[in-house]
Amino acid sequence: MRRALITGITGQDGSYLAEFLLSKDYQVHGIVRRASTFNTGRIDHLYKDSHDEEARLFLHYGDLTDGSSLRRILHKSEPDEIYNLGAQSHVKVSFDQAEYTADVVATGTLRLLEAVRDYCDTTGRKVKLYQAGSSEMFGAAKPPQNEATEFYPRSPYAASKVAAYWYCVNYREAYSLFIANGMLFNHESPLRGETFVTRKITRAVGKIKLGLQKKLYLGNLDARRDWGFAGDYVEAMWRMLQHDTPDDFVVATGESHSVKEFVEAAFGHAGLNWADHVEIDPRYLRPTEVDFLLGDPSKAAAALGWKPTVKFDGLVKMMVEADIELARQEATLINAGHRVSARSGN
Ligand code: NAP
Ligand code: G4F
Repeated sequence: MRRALITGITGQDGSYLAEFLLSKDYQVHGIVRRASTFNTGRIDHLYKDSHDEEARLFLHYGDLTDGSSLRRILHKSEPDEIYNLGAQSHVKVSFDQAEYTADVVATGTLRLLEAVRDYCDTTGRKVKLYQAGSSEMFGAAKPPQNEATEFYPRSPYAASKVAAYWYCVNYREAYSLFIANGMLFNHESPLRGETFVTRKITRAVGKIKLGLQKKLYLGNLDARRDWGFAGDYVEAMWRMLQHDTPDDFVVATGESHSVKEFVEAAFGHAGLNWADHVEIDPRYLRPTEVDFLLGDPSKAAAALGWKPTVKFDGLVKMMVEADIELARQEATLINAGHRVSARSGN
């Protein structure tokens, strides 16, 4: 049975990837951060008690800021494949917590690479590693962006991802490790964190539709993103590690839309007029913005046989419908006298 280790298993992508790998009969190990509240909500449905003979998902406490935990977990889990998805992944937050973001995203990747290098040396095992790079690395570079486009990062997060990318290229060349950098454009789902713009919009649409919220405050509506579905993108990660040689790939839909177009489509799908509800709050603007991301995924299509199955309209519909259903459940609880926290964020 092949074994995979996922950092960031509790995040959006970690959850879809764990589900995907379990469906391919992997034994899956995940690194979970200690928190004062439960942070495993996205993977609870996959978890079986480790005493259960059928258990194939195992969780380990660890952190990308703690190298010794990474080393210990490598020896315990003995992975064939590692997916490094752990990150402080919010671009706006990275301006407020720049050093921490660099510590997790850039130096955290370096810690993992060092641990993997030593693990391979001491055990003689071969391990493949996927690094979660980002279209944010292209930043201000002219669209469309592909593998040959020069990086122009516009945030501490993006600069940290560029550093992690180059650490990975260097370790691939210096130590002949199988390391693939994915350069993934924005990908979303009903499991997307609620402070990223798509989910913030669809959560608001659901709550407004059910009478639980009136206004939605947003920042820059003109930014353009190439939005795909997270479920499709985790398959691309896996395909990169099944390729015969380690390489770097752009993963995108090849379509770009503005935040305003997402707003219009999401409110429209719920039969609402966005202009009645959306207001601009400068608090959500960024010191430097990434204006226009549009990916060219032709290399991934040719070399990996990967294609997105969900495009913009299907994604908006999927997220709006899920969030209307979630708001309906919340409304039921509220009407029954329970308190439900209704938060909106960055
Ligand atoms: P996400 O939902 O924010 O999940 C991030 C994961 O990283 C969570 O499991 C989080 O744990 C974990 N994490 C945070 N700090 C950590 C630390 N110090 N040590 C170990 N784990 C830590 O992000 P995502 O959307 O799934 O994205 C997955 C990866 O792809 C990230 O590296 C992101 O930067 C990158 N990426 C995402 C996109 C996108 O559009 N989604 C595009 C390109 C690249 P908690 O649950 O405890 O917070
Ligand atoms: O949803 P966002 O926060 O995603 P962003 O900054 O593109 O980053 C995401 O995608 C990257 C891949 O390109 C990942 F690497 C990264 O980890 C993350 O998953 O913002 C999208 C756009 C931005 O231009 C932002 O300025 O939406 C704009 N926006 C407008 N109003 C807003 C808001 N973004 C957020 N989060 N909240 C707003 O109220």
